[in-house]
Amino acid sequence: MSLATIEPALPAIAMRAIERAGLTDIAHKVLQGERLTMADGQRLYQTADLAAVGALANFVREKRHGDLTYFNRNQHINATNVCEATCIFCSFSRLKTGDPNAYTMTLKQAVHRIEQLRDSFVTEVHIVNGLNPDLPFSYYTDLLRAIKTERPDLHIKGFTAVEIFYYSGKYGMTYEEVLVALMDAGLDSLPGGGAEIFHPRARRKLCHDKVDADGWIEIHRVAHGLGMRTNATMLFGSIETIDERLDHMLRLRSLQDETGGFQTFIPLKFHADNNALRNLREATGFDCLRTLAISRLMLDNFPHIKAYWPMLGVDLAQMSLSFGVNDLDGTVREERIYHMAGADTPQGLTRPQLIALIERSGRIPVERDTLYHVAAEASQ
Ligand code: V47
Repeated sequence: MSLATIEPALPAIAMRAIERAGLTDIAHKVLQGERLTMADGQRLYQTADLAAVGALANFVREKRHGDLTYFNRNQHINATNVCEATCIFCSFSRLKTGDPNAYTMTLKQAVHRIEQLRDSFVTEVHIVNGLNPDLPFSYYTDLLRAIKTERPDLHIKGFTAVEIFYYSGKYGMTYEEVLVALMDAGLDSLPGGGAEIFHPRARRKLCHDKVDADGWIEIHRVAHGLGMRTNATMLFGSIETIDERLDHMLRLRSLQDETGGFQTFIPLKFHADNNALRNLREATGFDCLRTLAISRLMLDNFPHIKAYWPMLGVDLAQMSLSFGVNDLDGTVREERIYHMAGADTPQGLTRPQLIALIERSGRIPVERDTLYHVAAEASQ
């Protein structure tokens, strides 16, 4: 059966590309809202026809969101880069307090970052820290309370599942106890970091001494059970295989079926400077776009797919808006993790710059808060 007989919404030129790429059966599933399998994902990765995969992802994106493209205004705080874990892809961490370039902010220094935001309409602070053996648990709860005292209106998205797992072991608390204590102190949602690649083969090589896949998933399950929304990431383009990327997506899809608590999936392109994998070639633009598009197709139960522009590059992030992506993250003030790994993107984009990027790709910018409520009419 030709696609034209069932679905008028794809342009004829896209239908021809899909047929030529041998993806007609997958396209039927996508157009009818049927779930894709691991084997479908493998075939989407095997084809060289990026336009065909992109057209399918764009169909799903437009069906869910039309042209709406979200962004927010946010500030990053990495309160300490001292970290016991030895992830081989990381350029940000330092093993011990006192090592060259190791730092731990005082409460006053961290809160100063927030005080500086007074006039800048930021709606979210994104906190990610190293696994610092020298700090008491009260450091984190005091930090959250101090931020909320200064700016009760700010949404605090902070602490990856890796940190929650570490605190649970170090301070002798269950995942739930850690999360409830952080929520009582002001934590609003969890970011998606620390997921890396779930498959044990790759995970052993990349980050053998932090939470494993089951632990990461369980912590997000508990967070969802407590009513928190969370995100999920995937670090791609290092030593993982295509099947391991797909396995990662399927594990997330399965938890989302169970809880519905994920908001956004964020594929993070690996950057190779200043870390043990510096000899690897970084993912190509082709690989980035197909990975974003395939995530949109495989993760049929995730509302949003985010292109995190600091790691993807501004140009590619803009192009990805036609490959399934409907969110560009934010103004991202003071990002450190990628910039220490060699990302050459700017240290932040202004609101007008983000709006222009979105409008020039033919989409409609929508400023959101962390939970995807529309924060403001977005025009320049
Ligand atoms: O988990 C570390 C990644 C993540 C490198 O939830 C690297 O909205 C590339 O999770 N090259 C932390 N990536 C950042 C993160 C995040 C970012 C933006 C939005 C959200 C969200 C979450 O950064 C880590 C790791 O996967 N990372 N080193 C590197 N060399």
